[in-house]
Amino acid sequence: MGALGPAPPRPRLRRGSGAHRRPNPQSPENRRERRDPGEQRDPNAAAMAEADIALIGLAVMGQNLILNMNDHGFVVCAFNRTVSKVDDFLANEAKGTKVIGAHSLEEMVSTLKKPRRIILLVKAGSAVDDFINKLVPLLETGDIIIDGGNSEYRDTTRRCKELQAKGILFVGSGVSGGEEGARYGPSLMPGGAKEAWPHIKTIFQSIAAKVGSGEPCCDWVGEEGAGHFVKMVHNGIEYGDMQLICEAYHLMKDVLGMEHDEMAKVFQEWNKTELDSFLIEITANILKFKDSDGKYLLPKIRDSAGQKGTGKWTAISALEYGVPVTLIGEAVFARCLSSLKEERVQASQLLEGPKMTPFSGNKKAFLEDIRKALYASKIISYAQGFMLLRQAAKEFGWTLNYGGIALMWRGGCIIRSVFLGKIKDAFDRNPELQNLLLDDFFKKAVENCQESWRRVISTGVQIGIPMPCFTTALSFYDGYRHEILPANLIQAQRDYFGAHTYELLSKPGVFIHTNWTGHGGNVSSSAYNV
Ligand code: NBP
Repeated sequence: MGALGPAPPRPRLRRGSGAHRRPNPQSPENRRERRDPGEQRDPNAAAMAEADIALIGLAVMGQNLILNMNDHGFVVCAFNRTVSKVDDFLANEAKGTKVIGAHSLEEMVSTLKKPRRIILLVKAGSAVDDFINKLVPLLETGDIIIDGGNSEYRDTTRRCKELQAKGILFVGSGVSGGEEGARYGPSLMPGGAKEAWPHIKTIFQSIAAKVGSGEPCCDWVGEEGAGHFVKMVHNGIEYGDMQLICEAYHLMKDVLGMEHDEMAKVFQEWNKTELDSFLIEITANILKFKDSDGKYLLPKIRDSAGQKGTGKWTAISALEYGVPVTLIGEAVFARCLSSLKEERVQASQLLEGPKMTPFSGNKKAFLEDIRKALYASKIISYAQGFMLLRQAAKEFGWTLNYGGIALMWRGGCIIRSVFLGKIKDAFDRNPELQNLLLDDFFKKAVENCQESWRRVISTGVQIGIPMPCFTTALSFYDGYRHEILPANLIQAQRDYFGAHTYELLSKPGVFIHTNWTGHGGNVSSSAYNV
């Protein structure tokens, strides 16, 4: 990376609309500045300054990421399709900072040090291709374009290849943590042209969230679309985590008949255990939140969940690559079922369930059972997520750093949790770990939760509470630990009706056909094997 430019005064957090204004616990006050903090910059000379990096896309993510980079001493040049937003940004959120603006792509490119580094934070899809096409003629060999939007990983792979042929280094980076993360420390998951990494590493790791003794939640993920693939799986896991918490809430509310304040306290307590995580923390806050009329807000919210599609992408990839990522799939379907609100209202008046008898067991013990069911199911979900990553690496020939990925998710993003540190430890112990469930720590953790998990599921099923993720997690666990599954019968059925052949346990790899009825032929099918 070229030498950084002259030092501006230490930036102060801006007062303006849109970008976050929370005092930053991580930066810049508590961090080493990259520049000489004493050196002053003439604000009028800003436009002439060489920028370390440019960012295109001044919506919520782009603005906050620019201010984050600014806090860490980098000179950022801002650009946006609607150019008036550049001036608005400079006059408001970025006022008094060393951010510079450009009114054309040519002007933006001319402000950049070489190799030029340009981040796109625009709507995923054609907007990214449009900007790439406009930028390429303005760039030189070795310049770097980074797409920080929620792009589909196959688009990223395509762009990597197209730009490689033109000498441009393309990076597709997952960015997680939303508005607040972008402003104060996101989780960053860059992948693509690895030659770009030494040129962007300092900026990326400076602005990323930090955990432990300052370890950045950002590292190189892998080749081509690996960064966006990892971000996609992150989002799928987020769907799973959220649904698991909802199932625990449902059991507390409808089996144990708990009030909102009481449930909030339980989640607060759980946040001091292995479940310590952002989503558990906000759940406690949501449960105790009261509306302006003094009543709890949560029960007033329509129970129809929205989705933007990244959970669905994860489930589709799981099906495409044949990996049983059942929990994320169920979490997506649970949202789909919830959105059939009118239909469910009608069905609720027609379809009978079991008689709801008041819970007569030990409430405290059952709450601990629910906690353990949630923890065990969560372990299964992450094990499945890492299975999908492993399979994708195999499909695409990527070399993924699994421990590094766990660390990237450890802070800054929505699924951040203490638990991810344990996953990092497991991959540190054995980088070739086949499955998280085979790691000693997680094996013991699931075994320790097992009785509770089964008790919760059988109680919930008896009472008629839907628990798609708790149950699918347990089915996966039971399936994965079975040496023999009834798939022998599936093979026999397939051969019976379609002559699809089967293997004998004693002769794996040798496919044979049986004439089951005596009147079928002896010709086997090779047409399909699904
Ligand atoms: P949006 O996803 O709302 O995108 C707004 C930006 O895209 C504006 O700069 C807009 O320019 C530009 N844009 C659009 Br819309 N259509 C365009 C086109 N056809 N050509 C060129 N530019 C176009 O902003 P965001 O919520 O800040 O998200 C930015 C990216 O980061 C997205 O890919 C998003 O999925 C991803 N992301 C978002 C979050 C989040 O929490 N919001 C989290 C993680 C990742 P204009 O001003 O001229 O309309």
